[in-house]
Amino acid sequence: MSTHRRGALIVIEGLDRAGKSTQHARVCQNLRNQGHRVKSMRFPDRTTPIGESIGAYLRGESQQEDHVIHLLFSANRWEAAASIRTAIEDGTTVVIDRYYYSGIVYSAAKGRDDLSLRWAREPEVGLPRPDLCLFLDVSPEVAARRGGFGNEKYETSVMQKRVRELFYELVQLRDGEDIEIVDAGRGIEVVERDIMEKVVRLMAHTKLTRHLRI
Ligand code: DGP
Ligand code: NA
Ligand code: NA
Repeated sequence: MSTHRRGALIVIEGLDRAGKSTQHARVCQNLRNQGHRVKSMRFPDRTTPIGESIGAYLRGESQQEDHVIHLLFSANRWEAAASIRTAIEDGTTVVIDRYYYSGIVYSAAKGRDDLSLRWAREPEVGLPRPDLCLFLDVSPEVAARRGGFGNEKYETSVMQKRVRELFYELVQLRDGEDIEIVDAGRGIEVVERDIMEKVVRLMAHTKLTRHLRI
């Protein structure tokens, strides 16, 4: 039996204002401090041509049909898929700020009959599958107390409420995906400790001697 350990694929998901980017940065730093090689990523990756058009859409500078923008977000992940796989096989742990879970729920939250959760999932099937997905959950009240939302497309309380409901639906639907809900309404350090416990457990797990799932 091979004892080669691959890197892990870890995703931090959550609502806007859940403290996702802060916790993402801390997981990366903590893992590096523990001696792991880490590749930090985020989606949308606004630096590619596809990502630039996503950025323009989110800032309200361009219009896109709902299915079209859905497929662009997905394509933005697919254009990075090979580099994720390569890093992991090389023993580097990849930690991503948002991934296809956001992709599925933010589109389905638009409430169109022709854009269901199941439809939204299809273009994402086959992307490298996370070993651990942490969903940072906050109530609309906590999110509002944290200073309200920014000016981008989806940052309204109606949209966030729908997104939250759909994240919960996705947890029920998951096909063996390891989504763990984290109460992100607590203090930063408490949330960080909770997250790191789960991450450390994963890093010691024997599944990291097996190939990444698809
Ligand atoms: P962020 O840079 O993490 O604040 O994300 C930008 C916004 O885009 C945020 O409101 C969540 C949304 N978003 C992220 N990924 C996707 C996706 O794949 N599809 C859709 N429709 N929205 C997404
Ligand atoms: Na945001
Ligand atoms: Na993002």
